[in-house]
Amino acid sequence: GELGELEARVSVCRACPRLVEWREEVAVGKRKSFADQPYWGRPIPGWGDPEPRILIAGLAPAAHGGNRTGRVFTGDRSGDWLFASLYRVGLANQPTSEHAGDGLRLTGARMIAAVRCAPPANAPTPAERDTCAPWFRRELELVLPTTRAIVCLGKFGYDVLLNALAAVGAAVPKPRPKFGHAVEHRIGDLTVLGCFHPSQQNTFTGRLTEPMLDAVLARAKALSGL
Ligand code: DU
Ligand code: SF4
Repeated sequence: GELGELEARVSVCRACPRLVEWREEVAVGKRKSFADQPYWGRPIPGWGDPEPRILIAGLAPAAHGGNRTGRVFTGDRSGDWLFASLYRVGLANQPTSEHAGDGLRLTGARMIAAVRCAPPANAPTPAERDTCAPWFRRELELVLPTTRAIVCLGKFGYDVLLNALAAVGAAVPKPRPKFGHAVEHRIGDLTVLGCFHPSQQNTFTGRLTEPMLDAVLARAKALSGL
């Protein structure tokens, strides 16, 4: 289908020189503990249900996480936190992820990153964010007909999402509604939810706890009728 075509096209994108260099350098150098594994080392398309009721929008793939496994939010600490929670609330079929062939599936949900290539220090530049925005917007357009709730993990993904929603004609209020943990904004038939990003910066410090993450995901599930 159209999602598959989009996936094939994005998998060879080289529009951001700095990110292309980094994603490939990391894939060749590898991390010692993953030395025996292949690295994807390319842009990461969205994955999960092609007709999702819930969309989960993150920042960008992790160098040794998504950039290795080819699936965003798997194979790194943030992903471990997120999938443990998705499993607890019934949106994933297993609580952990090891590698691309581990059978992990999302139920009624799809994940997508605001920027599709792993950036150094997990920090894309504003120019890289804007260069990747058309890929995000196109995938959003394809899944919007079934989507009822969108969970944004962190302000970066939230800002990209609101831009993309406005670009595809959704009635995004002006001024833009603010990002925060557990905020909910109704936009047409959709509810956009904010959630602190499950990065170690937030989980180690207790800024984001397991119950806080579970509550937002469970709320998205209830809102979307799952
Ligand atoms: O055979 P398949 O490509 O793994 O997908 C079968 C079916 O399940 C299709 O409607 C996509 C959906 N799905 C899903 O709900 N969650 C996933 O993580 C992967 C596929
Ligand atoms: Fe292409 Fe996006 Fe990767 Fe830039 S970040 S190279 S636009 S896929």
